[in-house]
Amino acid sequence: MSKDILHIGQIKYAGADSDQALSFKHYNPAELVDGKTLKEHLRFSIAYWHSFRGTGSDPFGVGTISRPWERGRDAVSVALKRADVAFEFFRKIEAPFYCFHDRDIAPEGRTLRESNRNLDRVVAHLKQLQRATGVKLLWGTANLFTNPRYMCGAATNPDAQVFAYAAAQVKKALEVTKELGGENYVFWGGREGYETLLNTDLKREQAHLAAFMHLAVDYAKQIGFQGQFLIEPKPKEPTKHQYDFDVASGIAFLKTFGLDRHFKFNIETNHATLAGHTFQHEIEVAAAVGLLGSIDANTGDTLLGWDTDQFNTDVKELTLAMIAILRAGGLGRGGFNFDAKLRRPSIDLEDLFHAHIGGMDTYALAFKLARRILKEGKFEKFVADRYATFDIGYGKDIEKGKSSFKTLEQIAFKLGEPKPRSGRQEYLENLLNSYLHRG
Ligand code: XUL
Ligand code: CO
Repeated sequence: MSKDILHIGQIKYAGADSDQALSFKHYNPAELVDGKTLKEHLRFSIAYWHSFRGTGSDPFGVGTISRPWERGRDAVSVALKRADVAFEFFRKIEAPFYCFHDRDIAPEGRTLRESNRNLDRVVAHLKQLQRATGVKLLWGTANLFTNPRYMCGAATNPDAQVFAYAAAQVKKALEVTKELGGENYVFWGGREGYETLLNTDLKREQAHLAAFMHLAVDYAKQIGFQGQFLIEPKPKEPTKHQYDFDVASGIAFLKTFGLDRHFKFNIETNHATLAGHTFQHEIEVAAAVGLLGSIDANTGDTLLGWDTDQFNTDVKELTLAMIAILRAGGLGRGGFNFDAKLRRPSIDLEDLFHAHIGGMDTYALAFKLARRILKEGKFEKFVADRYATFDIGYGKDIEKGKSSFKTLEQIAFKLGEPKPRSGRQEYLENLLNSYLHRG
């Protein structure tokens, strides 16, 4: 492996009482929990686009972050150098995975063929780096939203030629993801939606999107790609309306078009809140139908109306999310991908380390708290008791489909007015706090 470039060293676990800022307080990668290390449980992943392509630009201003390794005239050589630095970072921050869009890792060429050649050169290098460090690819995806050709969508573009171009791009992205042993492949439909219904055939666009996904599934089968396909819902931005609005509409889409056997969900915190839901809600909706796949770990800002992609340090929000994830049996081959970026004035390399340390520590703490809460089972017991009338007698018959309005009418006549029972929300909120804030 090449010499270290970053001036910050290995991040080590120092414990909750440590005052060393550049150390883990809760994420001890080697800690054994039920026979697996925390590193194996949490499957943290670094988002290449934010951490190694992000410049701090926003709609009002140009980039503020400049990294020395980004200098050079040949874009592919810069991409190779950048990959070295990225892997040094993955190693030092103890992240076992990374994720990318095709255009994050290699520059787009003047033609599709040239873009593919650029990718091949960088992918060969990434493969070596993966082998040397043990860092793996959590998922790959294709950027079908930056280039102007996709301004009216990729799979939902009104022009079949754009559909074909996008298909060619995803074909290559699948090949590359397979080549690098990617465990998943993500579809985030950034421009798969509309700006105005005045120029849009909504029914046709949704059918085209489904056709595109079926083609991807078919091609994956052809080349022997075994990864899990994931849909990442987001309600809007950049489009006014995105077809994968939230998990519930994603489920309807997958089931309508016979795709639910092939896809699960990659749920992003900031996308959940943009859709008017909590993170926990989106996880539970996916888990309820067995379609929880992976997490894009970030958060928004309640006072800003867009996708701010911040690192999440909210212990309560993540503990609730972790409870839902653990209850669903975990993420399987998914993981926690930090789809989060530095604030525009956070221009130092050190900030990149602080950001990930905070995200990883908060998730690790939430994981431990959620395990304790589930082990003690107080919430589980409360909820089970609340539905206990459905465990026996006519309640059980309702759940088993053995009931009818006629028999239920007889029960209602016989039993009369049901006795109201408190939902105990305030008690439960206090109970949650007793775990989060043990003095
Ligand atoms: C955009 C977003 C994407 C996807 C991958 O909001 O979350 O970065 O995660 O395309
Ligand atoms: Co995302």
